[in-house]
This record gives sequence, structure tokens and C-alpha cells, in this order.
Amino acid sequence: MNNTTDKSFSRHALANTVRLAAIAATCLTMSALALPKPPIAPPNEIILNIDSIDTTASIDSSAYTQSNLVSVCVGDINLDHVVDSADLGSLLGLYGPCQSGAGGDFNFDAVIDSSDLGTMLGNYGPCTAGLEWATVLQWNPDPAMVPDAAVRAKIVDSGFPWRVLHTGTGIEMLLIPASTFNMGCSASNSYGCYDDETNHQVTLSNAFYLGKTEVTQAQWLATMGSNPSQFQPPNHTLDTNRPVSEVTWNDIATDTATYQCFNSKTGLRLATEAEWEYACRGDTTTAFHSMPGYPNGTNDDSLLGNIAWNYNNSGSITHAVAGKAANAFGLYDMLGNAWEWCNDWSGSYAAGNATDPAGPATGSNRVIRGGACGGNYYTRLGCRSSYRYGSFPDDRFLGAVGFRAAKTP
Ligand SMILES: [Ca+2]
Ligand SMILES: [Ca+2]
Ligand SMILES: [Ca+2]
Repeated sequence: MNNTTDKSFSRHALANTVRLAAIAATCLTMSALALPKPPIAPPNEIILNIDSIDTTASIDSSAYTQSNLVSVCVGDINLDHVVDSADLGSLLGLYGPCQSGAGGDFNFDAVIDSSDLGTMLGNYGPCTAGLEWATVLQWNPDPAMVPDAAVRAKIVDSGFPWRVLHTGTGIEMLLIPASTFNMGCSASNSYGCYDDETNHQVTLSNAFYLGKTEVTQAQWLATMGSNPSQFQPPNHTLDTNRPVSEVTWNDIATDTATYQCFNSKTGLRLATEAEWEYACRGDTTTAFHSMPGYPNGTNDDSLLGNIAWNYNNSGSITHAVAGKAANAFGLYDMLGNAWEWCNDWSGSYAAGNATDPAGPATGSNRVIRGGACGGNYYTRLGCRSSYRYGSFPDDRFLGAVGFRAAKTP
């Protein structure tokens, strides 16, 4: 007997039953006395105060090789992801002949001169990282949002900026680093695991971006032109910062002859189930991810309300996103508030360890994760990192099912 299939179908049947009730650098240096006058005028917004320039700033030449100039922000000599007076000071201190490609010799002609200075001034400001679809909000993780130093180090090591804004939709996204983790059963004190939550080791070999929050009603409306959510006027107060819900998997991910889905309109995608679970866990192995006072997570159901709008505290309606404590990556509402569609077909996990698993090749149900605000049985069970749910890709009225946008850098 295929337990997963049976469960999914029974869940679907249940959902149909309750849908109406679903409450739903090496360079020759010149002395400071030989500082040349900049040959080109800097942009108006740059205040070029030579006296304030530090010409002793350290330089890491190793980062400037021909191969990585594409991805490294040209002009950022000290590699702090912004081209500013510190970099300008270094460049002026190094003015003159040097080894080709040395720090500051951006055009590889063995001299640091006005040409290199022009390049630097042209790139003055925050680095853009080569992500054509995003604006960089913050390169390095904020310790207030990502308190674990080891997690911050993994994010920095990815080479991608931590916090970005998706240009097309204004959706704020956070970098989730490549990692290996234990996917599967983590029971809480009150709720055990289902047979389909088989523990296995999963390696995610690529970093990806994931929405800091669920996609909101306002974001969906701005992109798609309508708002399908149950929790809006006239029966609910107007708060379009709630997660969009009553969206089908197909609304998000399937084009038809007459309909362009959210993913096609935006270039965004759904997370795989493995990506979702890793992002939710944030390196915890407990039923519930970390929260203030519990950096390693907890299995204590009485603490769930700190991180999740769930059946005990939500009034069985969705709430404005980011109202509860974030997880170790700085993601909000991974557990609770709205359920979240994932890309995968539902099915048993493949035996053994897995690398970049993407689910079964075919199926009848798509994966839904994270539990929600509602009061039905599965929703109560759902607010655990390992809990798996699923339904038909055209099912709209499951009760507060939304999603979170993902993007490959
Ligand atoms: Ca810099
Ligand atoms: Ca040069
Ligand atoms: Ca959620």
C-alpha cells in the first residue's frame, strides 16, 4: 500500500469536506606627495576630500584575477562590497607602474592611472554583484537577524549578497547557502511523525534565494491583477500585507493558452521541498526552528506561538507577514500563517542520501509545507519543520494555502 498516496488522497477528501468551514593586490607605490589630481570630475554626489583619504588601506590583490573580475565589483579594492573613499585612497596611494592586474589595475595594462580611476569612480557606490534581477539591500548578514556566526559564515562564503530586492516584484529575498543537512522526522513533544517523514541526508549543492516572507496579497495583486485571498474585505479587515492565499499550484506555476502564471510573469520559482525544509530548519534538528532564547530550536509545542500564527493564537485567520520571530536565516512565518506550496510532486522520499532532490517525476499532488493559522487536524500537525502535506495542483480552497518565492542566483 502506498501510504503517502493514501494519506494525500484522504487529506484531499478531508479538505473538500471542510473547505467551506476552513477558516480558513603588488604595486609600486608613490609617495603621498605625488598624488595626482583626479583627471576626471567625480560624480556630483562624491565629496572628494584628499585630506580624508586613507592611502594606507590594506589591499588584497589575490581577489583580482582576470577570471573573477566579472563577479567581483570592479573598484572595490578592499572587498567590502562598496566602492568608496577607502578604495579611492588605496588607488591613489598605488598610482603608477605596477604588475599587470595588481589591485587597482582594473584594465590589466600594468599601470594604475586615470583610466583605472575612471573605472572606480564610475562604479562608486554599493556593488551590484552581477544579479541582473535584483537590487542589493545588504551584502553581509545582519547579526541581529542572523545571530549564529556559523550560519553567517556560510552565507558570506556563498559569495552572494545576503539580502536583495527582486526588481520585478519588490519581493525581499534572503540568501540560503549550499549545505548538507538531515531531512525528515523531528517530532514535537505532542506530535509524532508520519511514515513519510523518513530521515535521510540531503545535500543542496547550490545557494538560492528565498522570500523573507510569504508572498503577500499586495505583491500578488500588483503582479497578477487580482486577489484570490479569503482573508480580505468584506469579511475581513483590509490588510494586503497578509500572505496571499487561495492560490493554486497552477496559478503560481502553470501557463495555459490564456493565462500566464506568477512564475512566468516574474522569473521566480517555487522552492523544492528539500530547499524549503532546509530553509525552515536553519540548521536546527528540532520540530520547531530557532527563536529568541532557543538558538538550537525546540520540541516544546507551548513555544510555537513565538514563531508561528497557528491554531492556538491566530483566530484561524492569516495575519500580516513577519509578525512573529524569524528563524536563523531571517525568514518569517516558515511555520504557520499560510501553508506554502513547494515545487515537487508528493511522494515517498527516494531511498538513501540525496543531492539536490526535486521529488518524484510525476504524481497527482503537489507538496505543501509549514502548517497554517487554521484549526483543522492537519493544520495543527503541520507546524513542524518535517511535516509533509500535499494536494491537487488545482486545489484552491484548502484553507490558507499560499507560497513563498524562490530564485536561483
Ligand atoms: Ca570597498
Ligand atoms: Ca591600468
Ligand atoms: Ca507559512
